[in-house]
Amino acid sequence: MKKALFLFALCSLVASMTVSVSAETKATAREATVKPEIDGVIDQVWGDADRMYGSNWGDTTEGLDNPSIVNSYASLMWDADGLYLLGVMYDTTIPDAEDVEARNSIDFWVSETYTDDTTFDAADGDWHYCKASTGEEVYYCGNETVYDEATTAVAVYDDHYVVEIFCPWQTEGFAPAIGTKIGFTVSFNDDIDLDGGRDSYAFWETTEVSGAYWSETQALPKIEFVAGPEVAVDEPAEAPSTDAPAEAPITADAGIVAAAAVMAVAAGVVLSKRH
Ligand SMILES: [Ca+2]
Ligand SMILES: [Ca+2]
Ligand SMILES: [Ca+2]
Repeated sequence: MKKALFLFALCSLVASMTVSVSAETKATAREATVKPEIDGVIDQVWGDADRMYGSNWGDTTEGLDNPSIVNSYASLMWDADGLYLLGVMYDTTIPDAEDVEARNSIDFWVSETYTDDTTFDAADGDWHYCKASTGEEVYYCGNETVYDEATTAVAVYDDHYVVEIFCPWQTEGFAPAIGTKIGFTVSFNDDIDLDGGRDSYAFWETTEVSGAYWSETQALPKIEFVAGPEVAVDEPAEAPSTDAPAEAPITADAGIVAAAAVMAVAAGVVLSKRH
């Protein structure tokens, strides 16, 4: 009898823990028990991390469509040093030259202390990072310091590209722990006819408080920090599609991004950038 009661209590505890996470948050970020290498190759430690898919369609140019855009996703991990961001974007129309306005790109929005406000403050832990398939970056809201401090990489494959970013915490004295909640959302942008204008985009979620999916921090869903996976060896995880890189990626400095982009006709070219 006591054993049954104990099991019941244990199950109730687990159930309440599950409800606690799902009721207050939209997704989780696991602790980076192994730091992922910022190289555009999906490390084992990313594993089965929660995926925030671009499940909400934005505007689409008539006659131009990318039905695969909704398969694009982002995942997050955390540790004491900062936030790790992974983006996988399904896009078969990658520019072979500079993408000045970053119209083939992934936008990440973060509110470290979940300020739950109508603004993105420029001097605190509200920030945004836009990374294009060809390496360009465009700032337009929040704490611009992240563009000086983050480490980023993009790798282009046959039908998708992978963005990895590490950004040190921007909030002074920030002490992340299991149970910490931050605000986050993501969108995926595609210039399908490569004329420099965006033709389609999709984004993850907003809160019930605001549908302004990126322009207000109160529109950012909550992500809860949880414990990390047990990863013994930091080897690449399974590729996100059947079109794995054909050969070992080549790395390039930001200064030769354009030249490297021309080379990107071969799958698996990596464009790395460290500010
Ligand atoms: Ca990696
Ligand atoms: Ca494109
Ligand atoms: Ca276009």
